[in-house]
Amino acid sequence: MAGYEDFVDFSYKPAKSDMIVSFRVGVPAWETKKRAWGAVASESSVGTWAKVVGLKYEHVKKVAAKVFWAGKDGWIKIAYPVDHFEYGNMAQILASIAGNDFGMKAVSSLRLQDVKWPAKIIKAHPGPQFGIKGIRKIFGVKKRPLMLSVPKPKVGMTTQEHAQIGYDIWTGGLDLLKDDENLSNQKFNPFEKRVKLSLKMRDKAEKETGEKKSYLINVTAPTTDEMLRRAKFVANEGGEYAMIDVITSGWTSVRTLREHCADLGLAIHAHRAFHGAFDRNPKHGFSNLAVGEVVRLLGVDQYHIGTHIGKMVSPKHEVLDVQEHITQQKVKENLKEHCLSEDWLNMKNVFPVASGGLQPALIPYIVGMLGTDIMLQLGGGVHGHPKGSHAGAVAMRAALEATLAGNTLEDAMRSCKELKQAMDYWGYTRPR
Ligand code: CAP
Ligand code: MG
Repeated sequence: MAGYEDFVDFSYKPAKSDMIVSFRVGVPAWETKKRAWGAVASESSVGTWAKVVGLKYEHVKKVAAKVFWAGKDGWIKIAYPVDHFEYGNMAQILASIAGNDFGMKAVSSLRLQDVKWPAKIIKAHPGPQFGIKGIRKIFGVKKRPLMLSVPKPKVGMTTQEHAQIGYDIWTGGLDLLKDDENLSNQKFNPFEKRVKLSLKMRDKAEKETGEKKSYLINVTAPTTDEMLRRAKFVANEGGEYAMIDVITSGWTSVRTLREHCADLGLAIHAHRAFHGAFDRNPKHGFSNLAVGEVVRLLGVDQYHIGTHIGKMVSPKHEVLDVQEHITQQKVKENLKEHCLSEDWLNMKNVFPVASGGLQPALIPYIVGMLGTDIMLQLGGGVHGHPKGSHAGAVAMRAALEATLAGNTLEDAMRSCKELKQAMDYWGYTRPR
């Protein structure tokens, strides 16, 4: 079919400037491996099902992809000449490497695992404005994990109830309040009213605790213009963050928000709602590792990497892979996980966020797995505390402080009744 095999060339040595992508290809019984592999390279670069005369043009061949390596279990590597792409256009880049190839009958499944981004593409993207160091500077917190909480129920509460919960968790010891991914500008909790009242409560909590507090405000909106207007409103009201649902909003919106946040001085928190539609099947879809790299390039400062033990599907090695690729500058190839090497050319890094199904007793495990250069989010694990949100926040902070001091939670709960109440209530239970 269509000379798909012409896109396979194991003698090809990728140029330093090429983009490399690792894929796992399922081959239908009626197809040959070579044709299936070639179909991925063809359809994600210059080809189609029919042989067309233009495929012979030298200038077309120059921007055509090539399968140059194949391993076991369907894993292949494809090289894309960097001039195939509009360097700074993530929507176009993904329309190539993560476009039609996923839907072709020539493959029975297709998983894009990792991308090695060429220097020209990295340099054409803004990257994070703050990075981990810059975020820590906002709070004056050098080492420990930052703690955040999302009010629950996630949607439906009034602005007053939302802002009160903010006050409760800030005075309970947490650093950040976070809007939930599906809270935007609903009638019962309008955006501008929520921003004003919550930031007023934040100022009050800062005065009472003497600690810097902040709020991840969701600016996800019906249009990019409205999203930017909301971000500007947050900045004018003295907020430090714009939160965006990066996948439901779209890559171009994220980049546009990043361009504006540079002038507004706002950090960006990236929520990944919708990712489960394409990243949970190890044999098909687009990995969270690749999403993490895309949002680092687009310029977010914080990103959800999963927790392995929480309520969302996230294999431990995948969580660790994303953490490594969004926080480090140089990354070695990991042949076992089919993760590619990378040199981020000093692009700022991204604060990994561990969230989803966590409660105070799980904090020692998360810190043990991910270290302390993380953000910890507990929603239900704070607001589900038998004594309410403030007690839940106190218990969360006590569990973290005990972990950092090398003490057990059993010791810590002797001097923190709220932690004891949480442990009595939940013990070490975790979602399945
Ligand atoms: C967590 C959360 C976050 C998830 C997203 C929720 O609440 O607010 O959106 O963490 O998953 O709505 O489920 P809980 P991930 O703390 O109550 O679970 O971080 O894996 O992207
Ligand atoms: Mg949420």
